[in-house]
Amino acid sequence: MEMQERVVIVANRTPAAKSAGGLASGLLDALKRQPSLWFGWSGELREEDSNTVQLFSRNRLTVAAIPLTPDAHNRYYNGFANGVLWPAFHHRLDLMCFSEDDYLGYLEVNQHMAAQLRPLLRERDLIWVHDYHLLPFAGMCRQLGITQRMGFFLHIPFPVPCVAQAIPRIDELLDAMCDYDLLGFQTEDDRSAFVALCRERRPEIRLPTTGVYPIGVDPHELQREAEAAPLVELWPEDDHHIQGILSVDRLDYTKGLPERFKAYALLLEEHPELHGHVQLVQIAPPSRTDVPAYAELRRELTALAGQILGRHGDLEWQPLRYVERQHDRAMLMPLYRQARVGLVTPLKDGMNLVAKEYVAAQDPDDPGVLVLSRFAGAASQLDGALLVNPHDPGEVAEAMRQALSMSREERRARYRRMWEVLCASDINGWRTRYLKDLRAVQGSSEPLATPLSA
Ligand code: ADQ
Repeated sequence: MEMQERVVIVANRTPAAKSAGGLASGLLDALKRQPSLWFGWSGELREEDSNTVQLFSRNRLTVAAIPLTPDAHNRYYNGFANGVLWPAFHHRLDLMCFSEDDYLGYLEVNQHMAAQLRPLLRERDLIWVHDYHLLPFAGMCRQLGITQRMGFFLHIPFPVPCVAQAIPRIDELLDAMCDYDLLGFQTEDDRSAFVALCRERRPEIRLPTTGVYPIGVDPHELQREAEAAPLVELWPEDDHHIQGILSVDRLDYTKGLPERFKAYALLLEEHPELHGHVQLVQIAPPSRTDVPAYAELRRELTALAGQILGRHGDLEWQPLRYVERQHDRAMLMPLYRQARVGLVTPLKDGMNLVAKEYVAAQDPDDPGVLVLSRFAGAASQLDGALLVNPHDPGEVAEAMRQALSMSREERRARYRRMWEVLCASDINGWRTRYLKDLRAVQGSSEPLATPLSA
């Protein structure tokens, strides 16, 4: 019998399921090195037989994947997780669409997942649950007699109390979150918003230990990937010396894409001298296409792209390339390295790993400039970026202009500061620090003293 500690990851999706974004890209490599189990939805929708667990192993990682019925998935994932929690946690109450039935579906799937996980568990397991799909998971596990230590990490922001109070059933959700032994957040703002809300609405409840764990990347590995010969040269040297601006996102209303296109249009309007010498490449594969707000966003963005091309483009120069096709990370890294500007302007974002990947990809000798939204968690760490308010097109356009004309010396100095942060808070440190704290929790409700940046 295996007596070694095993880390059990529980997340909405198992790593077998491929999609842009998400958790898998950050955790997977590390988990292959220690005994671990990853449990979650397989990505399969099946009318029947939803009690089957598919198991497969990759090195020391075992993946346990379950299917869901279309109805359960629709209520849990599209309905409550992405129709209520995702918009509200990103301060978009206007897009929140609550139904009692969806909420019950959300609870049912959490309960179903807890029941499916139970027979797979071992005594010495350390359970690490991820993200807003699984807020009530710990409570469901405890009801089933699962006693192993259980921590939770929220990848997205936690809303400020005046916004959070508008979420239907927020008190039940807070109570459920307090069933975890450790709650991890991306930034101190998120952690303190959660604690303030609990104090206000549930003063009698005992808070679990909370901590701040800004998720990182593997900067050396990304740098290696970025040095590979690019499959595409986006801006060849002889092509009129075009300076490239690159944005890479999941197509999501939190990422600020229409606002970004408007800022770029303003830059072109105010700086005709840039015509023929600059190009924005936006890569944005659609996501969550079953949720209505995403289809609307896609229409808006396509219309804005057409306006920019029609108004400013000519037979020789296209000011914008807008690509919906998905590319994997190894293909993207050399593209980041070619861009003079990395434009990352979410309206609200838990961390935003694209910002960190862009920095990691740069040539240290001739790096590009990161233009970053103040409202991305990454802004609390990457002080070498040009920080902007993504709602202010003038400010974003001015930051782009500044980035395009910044001296090499200043670009290098800013890059060095950010590279040091990436190395000091990388993905391995994130994982080991969280798990160390989870092992150590004694039931104290004090926040852990965790550094916010380097
Ligand atoms: P996401 O909202 O998906 O993740 P982000 O952090 O930007 O956002 O991206 C996660 C990963 O997906 C990155 O490795 C990135 O390269 C990849 N990705 C994004 N867009 C892509 C594209 N167009 N093509 C290919 N790959 C793409 C959530 C939270 C974030 C938080 C992460 C991790 O919303 O705030 O940073 O989890 O905690």
